[in-house]
Amino acid sequence: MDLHAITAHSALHAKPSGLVLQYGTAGFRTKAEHLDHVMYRMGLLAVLRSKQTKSTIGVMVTASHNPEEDNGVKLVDPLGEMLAPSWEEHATSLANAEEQDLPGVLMDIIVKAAVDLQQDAFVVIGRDTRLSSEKLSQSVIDGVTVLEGQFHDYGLVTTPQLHYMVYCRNTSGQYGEATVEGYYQKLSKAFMELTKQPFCSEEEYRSLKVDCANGIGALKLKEMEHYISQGLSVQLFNDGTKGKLNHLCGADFVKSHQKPPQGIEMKSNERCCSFDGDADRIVYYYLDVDGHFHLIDGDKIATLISRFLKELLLEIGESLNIGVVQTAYANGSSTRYLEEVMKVPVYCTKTGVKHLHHKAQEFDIGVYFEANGHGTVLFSKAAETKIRQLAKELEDEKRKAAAKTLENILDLFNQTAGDAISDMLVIEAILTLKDLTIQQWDALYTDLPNRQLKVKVADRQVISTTDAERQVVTPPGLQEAISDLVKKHKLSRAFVRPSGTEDIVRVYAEADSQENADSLARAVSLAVFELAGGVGEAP
Ligand code: 16G
Ligand code: MG
Repeated sequence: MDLHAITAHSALHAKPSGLVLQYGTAGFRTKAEHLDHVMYRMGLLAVLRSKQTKSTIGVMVTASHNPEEDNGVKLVDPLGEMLAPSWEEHATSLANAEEQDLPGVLMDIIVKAAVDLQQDAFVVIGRDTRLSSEKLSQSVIDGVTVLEGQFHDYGLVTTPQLHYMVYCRNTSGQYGEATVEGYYQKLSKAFMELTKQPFCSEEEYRSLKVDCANGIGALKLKEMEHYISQGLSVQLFNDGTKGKLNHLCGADFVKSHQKPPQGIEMKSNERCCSFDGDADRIVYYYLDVDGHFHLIDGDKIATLISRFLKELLLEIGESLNIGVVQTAYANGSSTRYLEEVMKVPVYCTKTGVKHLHHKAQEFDIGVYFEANGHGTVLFSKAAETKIRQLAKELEDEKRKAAAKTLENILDLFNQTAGDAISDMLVIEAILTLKDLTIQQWDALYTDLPNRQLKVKVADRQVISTTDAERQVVTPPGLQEAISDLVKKHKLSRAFVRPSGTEDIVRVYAEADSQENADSLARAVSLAVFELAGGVGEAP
């Protein structure tokens, strides 16, 4: 390791002194102009992680649904998963080391993590469409090469595509071929198998409007279009040719404002969906005949998928267990429907994909979705083997067909992380196979009215939580106050948590009517403001 070269190159990516950043829920994220040093250093760190795991590691340059001016970076672990928590700490200390301390911090990580410097390293890099992303990914490459790591730059890819590449490379191509072409082929093959039955061909089912948030999803969906065009025709909006990334459009905008994105033409009863800026989230929606907007969020997506999987399992008649993982943001109606009507076990974890992903790995088939549209389905290795075997060997025709459908669903889900393209194709296939309209899907259950608010406080870390963020531990008195307020309404629930991505406290409330949900959210916000050091104007 050439410490002199590392320091010399670092000077070209100098850290603004005093700047402190945290490897948060989804990596580092802030204004793009503050990130050059972080990128260089994440290049260094990816090489160390690669040496330590003797595997390919991914580095994705994106700030997802954040505004165009922001950027970010996250590392992808060997099986396409989020970076291990102990390495998040290494990432944070490396990013925050002042110039002169960089070699020391680097050595410290090498010792603590027992990195064998003689080992080869390979890093794959991807980026979203932000103007700043190209230069920032060059800084990552600079970090990789100065530590003599090998790399492949995939250029413009969605976040889930980069996760896919990492997984493919670390399983010697068993999961798929590590190219965008390979990704399209794998997904489209499974999708076309699922939807090839002649009764699936009715025109009205085959068209879908997609709001691409003016992001990378548009480019990739355009590339993929001809692979799937016989089963689905997609019409792209906010494809990046005119509008600004994530501005008044995209999954995050639609979910949080509960209204259509700008730039899409919606007619009543047409099926529409929105991706976020790096295409790892998806939500659906439609206008009814009276012009009312209906949102179908991650909870209802999870419900549609679990229902379908459960039916297939019943048909196949094999005991594979299925579990659904949600967060505290899941609408109470969805949890009730899953548990009471569908009789599937539901678990709640802390916010952030890595927590849900981890829990979902405990099941043969683990369905996880955040209400905001981020999720996928994981199949255990044992379940995968069994499903493939059943699809091949079952003699009963109905059971065999169900096993084959399940096998295709397994291949269609990106098993590494939530993926808007993969989720979209699964949903489209299920709607087609079950002959369901978007209204019928929406009618599975009715969402409880809910409200989310933000409160500014001096230090959001004074709020700590337990029970998957559903109960406040500190500051004293706050949980009691929330519990008292919740008791005043029917079907009500409320919780607060410090955001992992913004300097604010988030408040969530639901109740039997919109008015009550609003008033509960306001009252809880006021309690946070008073008991947790609110700043500025009281809510
Ligand atoms: C990040 C997370 C997302 C979570 C959100 C919560 C990943 C890849 N993304 O975007 O899952 O819902 O943060 O943000 O983990 P918050 O902490 O500001 O509420
Ligand atoms: Mg995203």
